[in-house]
Amino acid sequence: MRMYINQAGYLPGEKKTILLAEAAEEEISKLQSGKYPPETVKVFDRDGKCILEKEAAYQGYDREAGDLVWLADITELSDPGEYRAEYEKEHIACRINISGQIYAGLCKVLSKAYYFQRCGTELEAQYAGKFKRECCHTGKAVRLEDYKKITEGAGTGDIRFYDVRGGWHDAGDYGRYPTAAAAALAHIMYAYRFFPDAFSVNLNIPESGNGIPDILNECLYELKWLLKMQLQDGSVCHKLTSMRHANFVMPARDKRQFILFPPSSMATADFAAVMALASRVYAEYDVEFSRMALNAAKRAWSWLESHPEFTGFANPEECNTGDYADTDDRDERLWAAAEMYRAVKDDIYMEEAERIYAELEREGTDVVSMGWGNVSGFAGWCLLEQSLRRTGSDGEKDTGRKAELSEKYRAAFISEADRIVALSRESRYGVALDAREYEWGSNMTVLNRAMILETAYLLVPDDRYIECAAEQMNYILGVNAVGYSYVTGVGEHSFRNPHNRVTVADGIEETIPGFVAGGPNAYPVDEKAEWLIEPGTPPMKCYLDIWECYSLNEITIYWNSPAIFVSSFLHVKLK
Ligand code: 9MR
Ligand code: ZN
Repeated sequence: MRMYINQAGYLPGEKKTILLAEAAEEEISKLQSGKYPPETVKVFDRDGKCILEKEAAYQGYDREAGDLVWLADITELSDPGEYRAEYEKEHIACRINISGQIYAGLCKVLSKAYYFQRCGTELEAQYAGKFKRECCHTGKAVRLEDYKKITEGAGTGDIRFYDVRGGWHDAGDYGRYPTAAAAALAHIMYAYRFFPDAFSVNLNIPESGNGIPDILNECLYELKWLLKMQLQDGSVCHKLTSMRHANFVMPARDKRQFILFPPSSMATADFAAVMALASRVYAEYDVEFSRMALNAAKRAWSWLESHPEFTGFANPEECNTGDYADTDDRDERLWAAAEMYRAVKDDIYMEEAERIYAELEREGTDVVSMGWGNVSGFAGWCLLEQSLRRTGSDGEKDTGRKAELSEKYRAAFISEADRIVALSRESRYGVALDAREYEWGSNMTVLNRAMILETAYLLVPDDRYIECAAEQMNYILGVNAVGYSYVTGVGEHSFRNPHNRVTVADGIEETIPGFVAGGPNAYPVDEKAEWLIEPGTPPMKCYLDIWECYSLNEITIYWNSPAIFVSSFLHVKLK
């Protein structure tokens, strides 16, 4: 038998369960009733006194996990403190933590992780502690066509070099990719807009104390870099990486030539959207930046207008860094149109948003996604912002055409949330994934679904939504078939070996805390996972805490960001 709980802990008043699991090929009805008998779990306080004894009722067989599952409800345990749960029959135990600050603490460590992704700056001991490191990637970049000239030995005489310093490393690699950046920034900036109370903490970063909330200081570090990805004509480069990934060395030792790859309409539209959003978010903190962001957004929008055709991106053959492949730019254009409408308040943007939305709706394309590939849900957040914000409004009323599209979004979020609740009920682990969705970055899908549930809850405060969102977080933090907390440094049994060049190369035993793993992937593409995961392994168990497993165990800026959104919501709403 194995025993699982949310290893970060629980808020005093929330629903709490202990899950017992036993692997089985299938459900074999040993008993006439077709049911397995209940099991017993006990809870002890710090003095070793048994304060609770509960029955864990058999729930059924979970096919995705390959487990028989029992659940014990321990919700009545609500006094803050540390406890120990035990399944005496097999002497297994785990720690239970109850505190009002669980999600505030989680949100903080997830936010600080971005500081550890900073590129182009030294991480000083006073902010980074033992994870201090030298400055990296200060070299200038060249455009792809010039890189080819250089490698062909043509000299550097007439070549233009670009300052591209700054931003966050995307993931376990040192590349920086605008479409990935835009999604991460949107999750975080909207989390701040909707739940500002969750972000009053000091993150101990160089900008702390400058009068701007630290989470916005951190985003500004990325936004200022992102501005550098825009070319003269307004378009935005699809990515900034070397031709091949760096070796597993500290970033300061990576001296490969960085290349500005050609622009794409996805990157340009995401850029327009996120800069228009930033112009609103920073208006009260940094007027000059806010103005710059809006101008940049307008220039990107003009390029999009004069380039209505899809401008895709494909890696040159010799390149092995990420491509963030995308075959449809309408969701990005939709998001850009919505944000431009909010920032500039001109109906032409709304007309464009309505036109694209109608097209997607007609085709039955998902309109509420909030990942790097499909960003259309961000347009929904943008248009529904007044209804979604916790306090007050920014003075603008939902009227006219905007109200119509907002209504459609409202309905779309709610119907998707209902589908997610139903999906999660099919799982004995309560996770809202179907069998095929255990793929690269499956934890992102789980967290993105939690964001949709939370969005629906803000629109219609139905307890099913908030409970289901919390269940998704329980899954991420330990209630899953491998028993890991998928956040480094959080919980008794958190994963420790992310596919992250810094963690592998830094020679420090401890793992940098606050990073979310990609998670189980039943279709791994890295060699190590292919060797080690037996065909037929239940998808929820297709996970290994091994650094070479990049298709299971990498970290990225857009896997942390939905976790920030979800935990800041839970902190503010679930108390
Ligand atoms: O997160 C991305 C995943 O959804 C894709 O399946 C995968 C292959 O295209 O790429 C992932 O993104 C990686 C990116 O290309 C480069 N930086 C690391 C990212 C996380 O693994
Ligand atoms: Zn760097």
